[in-house]
Formats: sequence, structure tokens, C-alpha cells
Amino acid sequence: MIKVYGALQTRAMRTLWMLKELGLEYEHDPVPSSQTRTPEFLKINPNGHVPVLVDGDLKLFESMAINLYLAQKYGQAKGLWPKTIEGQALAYQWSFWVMLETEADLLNTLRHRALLPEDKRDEAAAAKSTERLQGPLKVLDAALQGKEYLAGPGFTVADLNVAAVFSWSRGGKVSLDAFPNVNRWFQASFGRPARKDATAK
Ligand SMILES: N[C@@H](CCC(=O)N[C@@H](CS)C(=O)NCC(=O)O)C(=O)O
Repeated sequence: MIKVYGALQTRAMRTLWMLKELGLEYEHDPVPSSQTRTPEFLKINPNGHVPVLVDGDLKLFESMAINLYLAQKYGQAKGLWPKTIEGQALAYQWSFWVMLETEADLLNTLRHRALLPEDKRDEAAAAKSTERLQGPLKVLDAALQGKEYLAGPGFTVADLNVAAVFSWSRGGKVSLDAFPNVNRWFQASFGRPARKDATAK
């Protein structure tokens, strides 16, 4: 049985959403991010982070790697893994891109506009991150011009991975309004029943 470590409020949400898309049975241990440095958990992931996926003998960390693995292994029939090598290359490209070009700034906006106690928030830092995100948002908007999804004709792991990271734009109050293609694509991706199911309380 597949097992996922990590509470819904963490990056484990990305994996839980993927598992719902795939319709797979799994066991969920909702380890909060405050409990990932215990000696017991460090045996599961020596980095002290969630999510972690266990599938048979495989133990995997890094949310994007986990989702790419799940899509390739279990998502071919459902179209979550692109059919062509070119589509698969785009799935890797967008998964690396969203982590390296956007995640730190999205997290910064989320922390300074929602997560931190009010007296620890720094609006100037959030505004700087919001400004830096305009470049990647322009890139994403252009990539979605005349296309419904990022790596194939339908919704794939590329869309899931990028939309899951961009879900922080809501708490971080980063408006997508100036980017109509991103806005339309985000509504379609984030509005999927499997995402709603994964995050239902
Ligand atoms: N790049 C990793 C980051 C994982 C990560 O930082 N997870 C956070 C929760 S969202 C965590 O475990 N924080 C607890 C800690 O670092 O002590 C991934 O995408 O899986």
C-alpha cells in the first residue's frame, strides 16, 4: 500500500492531490512540518521534510519528483503522464521551473501576508516578491497562449505541479488578473474535483 507522510497544509497537498487524480488507495500519516526533525522521522527522510512517499521498497522525497513518479507509474491511462517524449520533457521543464523560478517568492508572499503572526510580517518583502513574480507570470501566460494546458492536449502532471505551487498565490495575495491565460488555466486546474477532494476537510 502506498503511504504518504505530511499534513495537508504542507507541500504534501501536492502529492495528495495527485493520488486523488489517480484514484489510488493510500495510507496517510499527516506529520505536521513541526514534527519532521524527530529521530524517528529523520529515519524516514534525513532531510527532515515532508512530503515523503513510500511505494513498496521505494522511499521518495521531493514533491515534484514524487508526482512525476506517480504520474509515470500510474497515470498513463488517465493522461496524467504525457504520451510523447516531448510532452514528458515539458512536464520536467515546468516542474523544475515552478520550483526554481517561483516557489521561494510565492512562499515569501504567503508567509508575510498570511502565515506569520501579524507583528512578524514584512509587507515590503512580500511586495518585492510579488514584483519578482511578474516575470515568471509573463512567461507562463505566454506559454499558455492558445493552449489549454502546459504539456499536452489535456491536464497532466505538469499542470498539477505548477498549479499546486501557484495555489500559494491566493494566500499570498498575488493577483493573476493581469495574466488572463494563467488565470483561466489556474481556475480550470485548481478547480478540478480531485483537488477539491484532496483538500476537503
Ligand atoms: N523541496 C521540498 C521541500 C519540502 C519542505 O520544505 N517541506 C516543508 C513542509 S511544506 C517541511 O517539511 N518543513 C519542515 C522542516 O523543514 O523542518 C519538496 O518540494 O518536497
